[in-house]
Amino acid sequence: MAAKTKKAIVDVKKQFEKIAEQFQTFQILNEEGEVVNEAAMPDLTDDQLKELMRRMVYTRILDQRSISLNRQGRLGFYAPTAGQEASQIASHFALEKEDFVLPGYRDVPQLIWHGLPLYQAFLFSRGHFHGNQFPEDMNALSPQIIIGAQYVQTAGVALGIKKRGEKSVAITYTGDGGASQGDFYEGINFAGAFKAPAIFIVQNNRFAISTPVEKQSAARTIAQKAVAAGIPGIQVDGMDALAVYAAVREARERAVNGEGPTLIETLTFRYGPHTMAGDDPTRYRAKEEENEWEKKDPLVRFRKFLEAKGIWNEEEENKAIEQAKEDIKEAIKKADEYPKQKVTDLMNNMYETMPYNLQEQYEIYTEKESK
Ligand SMILES: Cc1ncc(C[n+]2csc(CCOP(=O)(O)OP(=O)(O)O)c2C)c(N)n1
Ligand SMILES: [Mg+2]
Repeated sequence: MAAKTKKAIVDVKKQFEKIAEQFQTFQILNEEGEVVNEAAMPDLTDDQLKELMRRMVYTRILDQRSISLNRQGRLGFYAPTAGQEASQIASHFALEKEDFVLPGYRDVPQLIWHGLPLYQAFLFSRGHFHGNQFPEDMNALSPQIIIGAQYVQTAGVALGIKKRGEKSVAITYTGDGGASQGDFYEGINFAGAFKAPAIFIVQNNRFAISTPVEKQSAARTIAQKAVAAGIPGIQVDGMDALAVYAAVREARERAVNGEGPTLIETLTFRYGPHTMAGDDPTRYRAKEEENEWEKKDPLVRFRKFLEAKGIWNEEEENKAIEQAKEDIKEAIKKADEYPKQKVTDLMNNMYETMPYNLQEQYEIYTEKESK
């Protein structure tokens, strides 16, 4: 008897094709700044569009200045942001003041636009505790250094918002590397199960320090990981400010309407090194790849769009640049003048009640610092 050819139970090819079909990259502006998806155009006034551009230009300047201040030894920890402006600034632009932001270490710009005074961002970079003392009316946590931990915290913050019956959301950011962490899955799963008003953003800048995203996961997209948590997921062109804005705005609407969280993957690129601590990108990525991504630049693309609409020009651009430079100069001066951090400041900031085993040290330092 001839052996029967067994039909596979899982049609793997078909399953993967279906997923690929569902997770196409969402785009509104192409690389030339032309609208390719009129139906998805967000409802933004000319003034709002200009404000979004102004913030992206400002943030690019802040990045350039922060890098040079770091090289002069005037800043401490710094993770460059150039290339990621659409992903960071346009996603934040879709929020409201009452929303709660849980950033990663690269997401200081979102904190600044959420109300963190610039001099405090500089103090944070220097490891000064005052950099983490946010204004009372600013709903945010400090930048998370533990990869992925903010995803679990966001599920909790969002559940809190829901239990209080507030009409706001908790938004968090991690990277492509972060999407491999246990905390990532726990966070999206929990928020999904409790329909918590959360927005989970993965800024896929293609590298986790030197590890390329291809080595990070067998999944074709990070967005599709939403399926396992039973929540909506979308992959967005992260160099397209309008697409990022529209995706986050829609996710926010769903969240405040009680429809639960969304996972948003933004495809982006960091032009600079991972941090200023000394990694050399030429050792792990090709120049051609960098050139390819620079052609997709979020500022160039959005500028072209605004210029074609007749609402942006060199004068507007220069105004934004000058404003940024002036603010940075003032803020770094204020950071320099701020009282130096004392050991007892650090201890007081860490503990509400000093643990008994630190009491003696605390007294020694109080004595030393009084001289
Ligand atoms: C739990 C944990 N593991 C490792 C590190 C060290 N680390 C710092 S940044 C980083 C890479 C993260 O890459 P990605 O999530 O893609 O974010 P990106 O820096 O690209 O924005 C790693 C492994 C850490 N901070 N926390
Ligand atoms: Mg990354």
